[in-house]
Amino acid sequence: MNILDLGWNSDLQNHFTPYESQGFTVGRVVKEHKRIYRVMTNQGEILAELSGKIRFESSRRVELPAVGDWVVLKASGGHALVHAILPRKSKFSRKVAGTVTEEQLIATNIDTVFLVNALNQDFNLRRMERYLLLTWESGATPVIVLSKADLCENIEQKLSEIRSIAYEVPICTISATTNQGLDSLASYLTKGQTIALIGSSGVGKSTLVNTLAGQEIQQVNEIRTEDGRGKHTTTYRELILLPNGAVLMDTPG
Ligand SMILES: Nc1nc2c(ncn2[C@@H]2O[C@H](COP(=O)(O)OP(=O)(O)O)[C@@H](O)[C@H]2O)c(=O)[nH]1
Ligand SMILES: [Mg+2]
Repeated sequence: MNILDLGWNSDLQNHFTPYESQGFTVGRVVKEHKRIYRVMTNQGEILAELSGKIRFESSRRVELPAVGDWVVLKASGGHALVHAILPRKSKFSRKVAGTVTEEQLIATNIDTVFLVNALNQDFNLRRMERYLLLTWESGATPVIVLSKADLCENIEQKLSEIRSIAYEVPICTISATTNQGLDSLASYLTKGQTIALIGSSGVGKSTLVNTLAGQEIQQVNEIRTEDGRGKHTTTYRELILLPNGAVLMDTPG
């Protein structure tokens, strides 16, 4: 494993160089358990906890590491502490309902957000607009991905509804069952690019991750029949390296 494959670049190297001379290593957070982070480094995957410094100095969630972050680590004997977070290129967060100040940090350092909506369900155009705004605010580039095209008979009508709110945002129509339209995603899935899949539960995010990865990495859950909605099955946001060097990020919810 080489972290260059996870999107490392000269900008990040410049920020890291002062730490490097002091014996720190660097890695990218691929999974977050409560305050313990699974970090990919050049020495393989390690578990890291927060250093006392970061715990005392960070009062808000956004100041703590999230999936996608590049973190500066001090590793000793299979144990590592996170000392700092390198500057983020983008930061995708949701406002937590009912609070004004607290934001829920979903993921960082995303290049492209696939906003996934299923063509067999009623669109909520307002919600889609909200997600487009969140993506623009995050610093990442949105792409609207309409999934389950195999289950839709009036694709053109749905497309015209969405075009009315999408402006120049690209729209890709796909089916993970028939592989229709998957090649339209290829231009975003290139080496070193990080692509996050965001969308309601059950729209087919994990299925798409598995299809693109060519193997069953994420658990896919059958839809509850009563309401056509999926259950939350992706318990951990996770970075997945595709064979061609793109980095996919599946998210729950
Ligand atoms: N017909 C059809 N079903 C799909 C497609 N993609 C996903 N599904 C089904 O939708 C359900 C939810 O998929 P999942 O990937 O778990 O959705 P997630 O919650 O967004 O990760 C599963 O039963 C999948 O088999 C598709 O392109 N076509
Ligand atoms: Mg899922």
